Amino acid sequence: MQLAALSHRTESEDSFVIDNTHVNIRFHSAKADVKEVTVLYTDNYLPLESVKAQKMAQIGSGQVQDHWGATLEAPYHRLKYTFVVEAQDGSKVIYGDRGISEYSQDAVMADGNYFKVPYLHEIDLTKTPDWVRDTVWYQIFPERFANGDKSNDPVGTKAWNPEDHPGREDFYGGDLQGVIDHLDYLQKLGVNGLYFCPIFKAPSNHKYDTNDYLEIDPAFGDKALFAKLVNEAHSRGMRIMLDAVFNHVGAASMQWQDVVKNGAKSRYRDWFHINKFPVEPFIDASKGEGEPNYDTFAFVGNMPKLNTANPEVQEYLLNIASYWVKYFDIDAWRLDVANEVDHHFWKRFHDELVKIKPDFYIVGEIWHSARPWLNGDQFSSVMNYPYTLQIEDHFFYGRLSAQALAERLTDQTMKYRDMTNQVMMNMLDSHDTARILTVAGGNQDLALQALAFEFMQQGSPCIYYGTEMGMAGGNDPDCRKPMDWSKEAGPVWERVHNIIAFRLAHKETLGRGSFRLTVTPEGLLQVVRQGTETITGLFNTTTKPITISDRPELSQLVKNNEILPNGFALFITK
Ligand code: ARE
Ligand code: CA
Repeated sequence: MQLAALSHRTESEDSFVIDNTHVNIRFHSAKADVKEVTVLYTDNYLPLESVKAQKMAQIGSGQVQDHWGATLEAPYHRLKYTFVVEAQDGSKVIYGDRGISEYSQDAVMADGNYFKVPYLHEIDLTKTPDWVRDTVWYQIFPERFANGDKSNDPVGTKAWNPEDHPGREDFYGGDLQGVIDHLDYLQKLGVNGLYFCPIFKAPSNHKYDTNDYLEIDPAFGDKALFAKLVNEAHSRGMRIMLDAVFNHVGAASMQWQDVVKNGAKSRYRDWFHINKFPVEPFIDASKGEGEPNYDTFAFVGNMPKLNTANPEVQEYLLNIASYWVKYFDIDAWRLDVANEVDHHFWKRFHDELVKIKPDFYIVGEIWHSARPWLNGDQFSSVMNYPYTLQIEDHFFYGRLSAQALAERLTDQTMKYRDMTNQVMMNMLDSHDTARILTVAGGNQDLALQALAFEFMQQGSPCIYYGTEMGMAGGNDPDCRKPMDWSKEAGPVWERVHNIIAFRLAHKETLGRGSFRLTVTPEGLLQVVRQGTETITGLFNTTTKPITISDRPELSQLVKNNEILPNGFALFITK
């Protein structure tokens, strides 16, 4: 047995309370090495003669590990447990809190071998808002979605041309009125969560260079209009998520301008990370345009980084965060560059918001593993790029085989607790990436198959505006073309609408189950619901049509008995 590969961590994604009498446990072993894992468990104050044995299910197989899971009952709200691990080679060990022992009755009866869940506190539970499991998000880049009011168009606004290749400094006049005018359209499409890129006062077309967090940008509208938008959306059962850009401010902000003017004497000097006075303006150091003597987002001079360890900055940002919840009733914040702001601030941020709305949804923008932020005291979830970009590696780039994709996605879900996986924000593209149709090389079927696959995963799916219109677009800024309203209710619209409808029709299963990804002998990507062991989706990403008449257990699930290349069969059996 490969002993070095055996692993389990208490009070983590390997051992987490799901209610005050149940704990979910996970165990990991080298791939194909272990035959069976049994958990021995009992109450912390009962003699070990009372231990119960429960066989663990294999919940997935990753790149180099097999993953095992079990739910243990703790009637007295306390638990101790240890693992009996049996390998294919017949060897058998106890994997316990103090190490690995040869299996023996003595080892079973040694209290030191038992991992402890001292008490199952509901207040310590990693809670995630239930409504997110029923949500399909739609990401709006406000400047490019719809121009509902020409009177607020910035000087130099260009004609609304969806074929344009927008420049970094271009304006097309999109605004909040344009969103309000299309809420019925969005309702018909089926989405019930709207994620807005920043809408507060800022000079750029993307508004990530905030000038005033407490004002709506005048090119988008005003507070009264935003309040109307929220009410109109809520009345249609749609939730609202705004974009909090707290890692940095824009250079035009009052605080930074005071530092530029007064240097070391500025009352805001400690709001930032300044290495030397006077601060030297620079545009983009990564392009050799000057050398920063203060910290910024990336090397971008007009985005000075805030010092969120400064209590004044904390109060300032917490006031903004709660203001839009208290007075405009938003339901969620997406946190820009979340991984570069300190944990201390995010813990205060989390506590402040759940005091106002216990089911508030907090999504960090983190493009890498995010375990430290997802223990229930900071974020509900993250933008799940490490998961979804690997879907693209298989479906679009051919960098991963179906088997490798199934293994890697399995390992991704093992990083987080079940309740976190169920509310991850899944997107294949966004305002920061090329559009899926472009990444799929213009192959609409392939793009939609990958989208369907994403919609079958655990987590709350998000589509980027214009996907339903079959819009293409390269990396930022090309992925931010003006919306192509001429393609409404076209063939792509219909298929995206059906994928959304399918997800929402099965939200109980897809939003609350946990799934195993495997590959069938024919090479089909198969999604299976844990527990019921029912097949919930089959995806043929091979290049040949597969007639599955020789798989009778599948044929009744798939109408035409044939899954075409780039085809997919979506179905849910209870
Ligand atoms: C744009 C270009 C830059 C250019 C800059 C010049 O993209 O290449 O240097 O202009 O001004 C906003 C605008 C962008 C703008 C940027 C800077 O939307 O158009 O950039 O401001 O002015 C990393 C961060 C992640 C960040 C991305 C952009 O981790 O947080 O970079 N995303 C957020 C927002 C952006 C926003 C900002 C941050 C700034 O979503 O829209 O940009 O507030 C890999 C890495 C990731 C990296 C990712 C994307 O996966 O692992 O760390 O994300 O690529 O680049
Ligand atoms: Ca406008």
